[in-house]
Amino acid sequence: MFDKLTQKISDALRVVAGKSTITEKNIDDAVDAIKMALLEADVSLRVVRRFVNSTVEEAKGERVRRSGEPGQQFPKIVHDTLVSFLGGAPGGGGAGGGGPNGGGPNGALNLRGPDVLSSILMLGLQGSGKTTSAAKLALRLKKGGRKPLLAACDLVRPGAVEQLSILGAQIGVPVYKEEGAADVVKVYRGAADWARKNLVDTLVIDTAGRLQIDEAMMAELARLKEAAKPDELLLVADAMTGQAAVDIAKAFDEKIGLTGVVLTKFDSDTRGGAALSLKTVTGKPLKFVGTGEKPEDFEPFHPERVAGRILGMGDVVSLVEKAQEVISQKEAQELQKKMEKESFTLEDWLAQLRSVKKMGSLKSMLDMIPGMAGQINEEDIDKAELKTQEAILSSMTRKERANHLIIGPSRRSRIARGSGSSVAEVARLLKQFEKMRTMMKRMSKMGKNYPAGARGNVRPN
Ligand SMILES: Nc1nc2c(ncn2[C@@H]2O[C@H](COP(=O)(O)OP(=O)(O)OP(=O)(O)O)[C@@H](O)[C@H]2O)c(=O)[nH]1
Ligand SMILES: [Mg+2]
Repeated sequence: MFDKLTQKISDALRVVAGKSTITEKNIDDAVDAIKMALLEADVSLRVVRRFVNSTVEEAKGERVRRSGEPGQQFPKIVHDTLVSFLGGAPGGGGAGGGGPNGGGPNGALNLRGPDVLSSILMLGLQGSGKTTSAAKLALRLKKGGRKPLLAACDLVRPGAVEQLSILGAQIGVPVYKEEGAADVVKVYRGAADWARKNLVDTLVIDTAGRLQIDEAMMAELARLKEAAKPDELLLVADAMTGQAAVDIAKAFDEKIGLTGVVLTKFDSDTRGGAALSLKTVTGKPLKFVGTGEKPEDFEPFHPERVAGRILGMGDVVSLVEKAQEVISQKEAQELQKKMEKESFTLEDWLAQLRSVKKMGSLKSMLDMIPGMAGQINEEDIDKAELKTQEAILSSMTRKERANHLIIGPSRRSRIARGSGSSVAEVARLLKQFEKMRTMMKRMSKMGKNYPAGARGNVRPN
């Protein structure tokens, strides 16, 4: 989502980086470029001004000039200021003081011990992603060893209760609902009763969204808050709405009171402004981000990592963590060996396709690789194509996948029939596979010429 912003800022930094002497004008020019980039990214003017002031102040200060390597110090200053604006390090440019969550890990929830029922209220405008995020959060809590229950308190939108039920079944978390209910507080009480009887420790409450912030909505939320006394009041905001997300957060905080924000659709191609302004303007920590439609596409918000991503440094840490959930280290090494030995087969390709699917959005993965950020757009990745490929590969026999050379015309038409595709599509896949093998051969040869650590950083020009 930060593609454009990343490009602009790294261009600006490149001018300064590496210079051993740095003039005030150098700094001013770089800061101007960064200022433009931030404004274009829909960061509010107020926040940009604050950002610029603290960066310049620091960069022109004694400490930097004396350090001997001002060119290298400057990117670090920009990085650190970004982190603090994103709600990371305590102190610095952030507004409103840190609060209890100021310097702590984002994504930490203030819940009570497992023997007392905790509750989390999800709120936000229509379509912001409340129901999806409620399920994502419940799944995360479950994985963390808690016993969540989803409470269906959206009684406004037809189908809302059903949607939550389906999600609950999908992630194996119970959903409390009442047929034909009209009062959210009554449903909440029912859910809390059920929770206590069934040893549930955390209640995640889905609520109704409206198109605009309106009185009825706020009144309903206020009653729910009064009854549930939630430990967390999480605003779910759509990153694609940019500055509007910040205004919405302000309004909800004033009327209901928030403990944090979940920014959804972080995988979309939006300008990064909302994330940068949210903490500064509202003082509320950004706790989680939604990075796709699937229940696993949900991550704690890491200010340092996102700052790194904005600066084009690549979010290596989260990439590794994410990949480890799916591919084990051993599998990765085997794959590397296969690439080197040219023994990569169609069977391996199929396995790869499946793990990509498990990992969630391919783009969100690619964005975390240094040098890859912004290189590939969502449109470049054809999901239908991935599906067709998987179907074709699944229709082959194991023997065929182990040795693609035996796939002659009659096998091709059988595979086409079996996968609901055409012979031409099967032929295209085989051709693509051969190309892939050639490329892998070349890449693994190239890789050997670089020191191991530098491999990921080769940036095509
Ligand atoms: N790409 C992407 N899509 C998301 C994300 N979060 C939610 N969505 C999609 O956004 C749409 C709306 O999500 P919901 O969870 O139904 O939103 P809601 O706030 O509950 O909507 P209402 O109940 O109508 O107010 C769905 O199609 C979701 O799949 C995300 O992080 N990334
Ligand atoms: Mg909903």
